Amino acid sequence: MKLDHIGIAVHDLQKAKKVYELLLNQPLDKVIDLPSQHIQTIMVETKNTHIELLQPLGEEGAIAKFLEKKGEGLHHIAFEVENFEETLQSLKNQDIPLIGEPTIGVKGNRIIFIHPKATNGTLIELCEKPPSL
Ligand code: CMX
Repeated sequence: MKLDHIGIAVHDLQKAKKVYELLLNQPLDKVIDLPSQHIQTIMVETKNTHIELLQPLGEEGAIAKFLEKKGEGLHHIAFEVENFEETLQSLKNQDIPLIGEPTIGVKGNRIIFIHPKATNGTLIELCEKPPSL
């Protein structure tokens, strides 16, 4: 599997993006709304992965709750998996707790989360590999 992105919860995307704009020496203007997850995000592309800055849209949702409870910081690590269905099935067979059913992520592919209680306190997102062109 490939490290797809690292999610960081922030209060203010516009403030949070500045350090990455300096590091990359380019503007980061593309803000994506994902109302289904109650978030707004900026994807920062680096050479081998992405940093997903996550700001809550309103007071509902996982990121708003996380910020309230833990404050800003590392929220999740996302891996792209080759065989999404098979991977989910093998996790289910071993009673690894998945959170809900797959949903559609920022990139339009299917995603699902493994509960952090099963992964040593780190929330892990699994992303379906997009079909190759
Ligand atoms: N990383 C590590 N631990 C976390 C966590 C995170 N991101 N979020 C919550 N926890 C901890 C809680 O602090 C709590 O710990 P304690 O039991 O020690 O207090 C424990 O996990 C369980 O918490 P909970 O109160 O039962 O559950 P929450 O309501 O806090 O929800 C979670 C936690 C992971 C189930 C929820 O955040 C969730 O469903 N996440 C998946 C969806 C998501 O994160 N969406 C946002 C990103 C979307 C995207 O990138 O596309």
